[in-house]
Amino acid sequence: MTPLPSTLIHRLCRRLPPTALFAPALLAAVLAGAIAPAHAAEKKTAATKAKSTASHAGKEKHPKALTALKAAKAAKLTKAANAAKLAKVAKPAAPVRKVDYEGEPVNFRGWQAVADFEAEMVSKYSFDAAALKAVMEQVNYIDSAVQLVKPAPPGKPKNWQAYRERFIEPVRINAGVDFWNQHADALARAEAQYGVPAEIIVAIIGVETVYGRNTGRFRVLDVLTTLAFAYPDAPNREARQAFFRGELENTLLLARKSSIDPFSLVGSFAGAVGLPQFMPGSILSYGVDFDADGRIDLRASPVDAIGSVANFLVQHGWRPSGNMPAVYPAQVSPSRGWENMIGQGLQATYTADQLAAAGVTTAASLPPNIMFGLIDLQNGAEATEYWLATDNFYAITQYNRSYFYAMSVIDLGRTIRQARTASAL
Ligand SMILES: [Ca+2]
Repeated sequence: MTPLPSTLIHRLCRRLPPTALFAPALLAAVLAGAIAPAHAAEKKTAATKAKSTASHAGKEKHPKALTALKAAKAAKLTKAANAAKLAKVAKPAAPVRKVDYEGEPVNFRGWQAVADFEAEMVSKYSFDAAALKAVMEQVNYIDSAVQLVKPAPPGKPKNWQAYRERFIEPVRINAGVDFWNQHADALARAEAQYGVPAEIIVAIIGVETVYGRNTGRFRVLDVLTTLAFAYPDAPNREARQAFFRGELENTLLLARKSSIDPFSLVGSFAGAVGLPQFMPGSILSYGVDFDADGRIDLRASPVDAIGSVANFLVQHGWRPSGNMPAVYPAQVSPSRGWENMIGQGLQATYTADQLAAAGVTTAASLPPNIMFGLIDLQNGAEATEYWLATDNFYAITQYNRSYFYAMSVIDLGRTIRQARTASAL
């Protein structure tokens, strides 16, 4: 078992309510690359390649916009030299059908809690008892899922720049440009219909799965049953079990609604599915058949993934009008009168005047009549960055309850847009 890396620890240390930890989207993005689980060999390979490409490109620490631009330019320059390699790694993965981890047979049906669950599915949703029994008999226990949700020990201080470098790197940037070019029509359509910029949609799918490359190889029924009934000891064990039990229920409902074998649903160790790593409940609530082929398929249809991500963000507070930025750079006064404005939930609650009165200023010209939150991005021993965040920033945090996550989406999106514009010149 590889020790959990510091990025996960950073997340665990965030000032968020305990119930926010390991929320579905958080787990999804944890899988998507914030950590490299011991089982995800392909992920490690991608990370190693990304690292080596980045160092190839002479990436150094700079203010982030500059770094991003330089990384994009350097990536472009080295692209020809690394053509074969990049073509190999940038090739979108075929829909994942293979399952790497079969798990262990466990007689879940001998467990009272599982029997109760089955009875509930029968009484609440009229599932056929015998058919459901036949399904649950095939479910396996997945120990690696249990290991991966265990609380991490206290670790290194949070470091935004270190986190950022894992996502804003040449492989992901180039793959993002390719994805954008390949799906430009669908992205433009999503932008027009939902008001979510293409760069944000492209960045989320890039951060989550590198455009379908790392979608996970666990049978969703296995991991959700395991986490619903055998969640490890943790202060929030009861709440997490209830959450995964609900997602197990959603998985069975989704499979029935879509007329698919529930075991055909394959995803992350936490049960997140497809290019955008939606939990089954999110597929049911926010999935969109954006390519109009009659079904929602977030594993095989990038166009469905694009529409679904846009819909998810709008349903979680993204403001479709005005092209409002998600963040503005901020400066804070040494008086620290602003301190209690940080960590006040994942929503924008302060006016520009209130922030100014507390010693928070910005060189940017702020749009009138909107609210902001103050966020801090800690950089280990280096100075903390402060930003004013709008509702659009907080909409991204509903995908994954982490400031680092939301900011890396914003930065990756901007970087990909710049690289794409530069490559078109
Ligand atoms: Ca579809």
